[in-house]
Amino acid sequence: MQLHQFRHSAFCEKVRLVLAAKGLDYTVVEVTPGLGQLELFRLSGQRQVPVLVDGSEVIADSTAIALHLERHHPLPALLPADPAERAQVLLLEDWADTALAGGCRLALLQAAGADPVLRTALLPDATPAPLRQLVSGLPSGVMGGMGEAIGEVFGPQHRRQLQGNLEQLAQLTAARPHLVGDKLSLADLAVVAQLSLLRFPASSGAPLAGRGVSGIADNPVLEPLFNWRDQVLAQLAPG
Ligand SMILES: N[C@@H](CCC(=O)N[C@@H](CS)C(=O)NCC(=O)O)C(=O)O
Repeated sequence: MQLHQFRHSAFCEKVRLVLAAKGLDYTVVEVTPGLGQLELFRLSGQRQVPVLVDGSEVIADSTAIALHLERHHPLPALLPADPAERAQVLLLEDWADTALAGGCRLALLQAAGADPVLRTALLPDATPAPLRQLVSGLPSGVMGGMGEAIGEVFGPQHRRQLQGNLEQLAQLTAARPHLVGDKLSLADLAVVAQLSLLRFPASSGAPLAGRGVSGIADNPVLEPLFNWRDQVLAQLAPG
């Protein structure tokens, strides 16, 4: 199998976690934003990552990929057999992919506007050195403008909503190791993947690992949530 991805996309992380949970081998194709997405369009009929190529099948969208893998590699199951639990998992996954994903993405963009290390590290590996330097050295006035533009879309009330949701997740995960039922499910993986944008896990490598959105990544109230996230990731690490 081949996974076409952006390394730091949370939706691609979600698919990598599903592949890891099922112990499946695959190779990664790092897509270059812009030009690489034209090739992706030729391959899949749309321009977003992740895309999984499994033999003659080409599947776009992290949820469609997860369901494809669940069908072809049912063990360990990431969707519970019990219909009510299954419905809970699918609802939580959808919430993580939409409301939580939107909040995390905007919070990260805002943080990257103020942090040159963060915004340079998030550039694709294939970014030419001169462009990398340009992005890192952008004067604070320009980046401040970007921060303000994002601030209009992601205002204080959105930030409060994200913070509140994260505190609720912290409560849920303090009470039990899995969000639904007593086994790891797609709901856990979808949430864990989005949390990577708020505080980058060790697998993101230096200088991103441990960095993230200030006020969230370093908030003591949310420490148990990031610890839970790290435990889920440790469980899936090879070896
Ligand atoms: N619903 C999709 C969302 C995928 C998505 O938003 N991908 C982003 C990267 S995180 C992307 O490819 N953006 C590039 C673009 O839209 O041109 C999924 O679950 O896979």
